[in-house]
Amino acid sequence: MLLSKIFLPLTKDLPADAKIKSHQLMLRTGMIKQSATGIYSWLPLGFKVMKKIEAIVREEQNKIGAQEMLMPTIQSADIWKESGRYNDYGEEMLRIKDRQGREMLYGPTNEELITEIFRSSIKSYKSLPQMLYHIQWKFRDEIRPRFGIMRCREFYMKDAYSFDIDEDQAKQSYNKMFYSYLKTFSRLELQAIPMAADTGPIGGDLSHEFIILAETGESNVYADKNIFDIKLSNYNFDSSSLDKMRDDFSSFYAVTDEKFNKENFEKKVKKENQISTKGIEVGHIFYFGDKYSKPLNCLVDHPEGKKVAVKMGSYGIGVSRLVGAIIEAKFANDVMKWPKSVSPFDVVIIPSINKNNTESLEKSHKIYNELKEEKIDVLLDDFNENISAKFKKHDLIGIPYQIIIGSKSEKNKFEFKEVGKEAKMLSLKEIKEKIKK
Ligand code: 5CA
Repeated sequence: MLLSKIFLPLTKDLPADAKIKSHQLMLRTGMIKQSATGIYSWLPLGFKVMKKIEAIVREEQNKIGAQEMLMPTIQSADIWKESGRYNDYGEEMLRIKDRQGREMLYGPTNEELITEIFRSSIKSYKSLPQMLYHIQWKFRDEIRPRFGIMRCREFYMKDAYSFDIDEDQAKQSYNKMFYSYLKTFSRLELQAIPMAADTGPIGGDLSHEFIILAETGESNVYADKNIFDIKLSNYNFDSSSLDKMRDDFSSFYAVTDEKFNKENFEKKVKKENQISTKGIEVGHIFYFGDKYSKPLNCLVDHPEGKKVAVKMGSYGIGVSRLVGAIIEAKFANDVMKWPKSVSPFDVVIIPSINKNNTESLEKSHKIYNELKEEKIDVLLDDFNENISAKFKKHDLIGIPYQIIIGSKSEKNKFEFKEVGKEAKMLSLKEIKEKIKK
């Protein structure tokens, strides 16, 4: 695309509440626009990044056999009354009445709705296990929405739900999801550490938050730094390998605030290995057995003849929060560099343009067309603007590769720069190879 044609409202004016890097950068580069407190519109640049994250999340869910579906944002209060959570959820739930006076709500999560769907169709252990997920907007009327899309009221979440006949099988589903989460975050170039966590309003007794370390994170975390050295490539989808993975992670201390115990931390972790810092929760998984299936009467035939409540878990990823989390992790010294996997464009061409010299722009258009033919998603900065102002702007937009067309360009060689590295003179063929690698 041509930069002059994109809807990209760059701005220098920041509201006083934009205190963290990701919030500031997203506003400055026109990725989002606030429409009400804690509610944002996603403008083309931000939307494109979020959709790429969503695609990776989807691919990794599909790989472990989770099946995609779509539940509505608006739910009936009835099923929440059946589970007993209608009152417990408190003021965080946005309650609505329809024109017939029926009580409805904007879903903050979907345990009840999925259980209701499941109980009406699955009756036998023979159809288990099952894993279902959707990627849908959620609403939570947070007391203190802040940090832009990091803690907002309306946000985009992937939520998955597993159904198994017994606890052993359910733990295997939990382990699969655990592994899938680590793979998902590593494709986003994030090192997310699973930390034993509190279950809060979702419930159950087993839960992990996936946390990336960041000064601006809202969660306090305590860990043994050796947990960062566990290599995901050592494991595969076999259930014995997944058990080993869980054991290996559990062998190191890694907990969130609510699970923290100073005495245990100091006893189990050598002083030099102790990490006590802040982090961003990008995912959260729960095993809660029959907490919902029992009150909602979601029963299946057991091989031994009796009817049992299915054993369930739920698994969330903050898809919209991840956009901000990646910025927090990758924006350094006023320069953003998106991971290739989610960058809004593969490469940007930055010509040095002035009134007397249209040659650079013509050359740029030629390269632009050639790259497009190769299905490379390329942005051309065709503004007639000072080159250093252009560089500053692209420091924020964060496309990882730049082709700079100016005095240094030769006939067949162009200045090619990977953000954060030295520029090189390369042929167009070499440039294409680098981008596609
Ligand atoms: N039902 C479970 C799992 S599907 C659930 O709702 N878990 S959760 O409450 O932990 O949310 C899942 C993920 O959504 C979190 O890990 C976080 O990344 C994201 N999230 C939660 N609240 C917000 C919020 N207010 N703003 C942005 N993202 C949020």
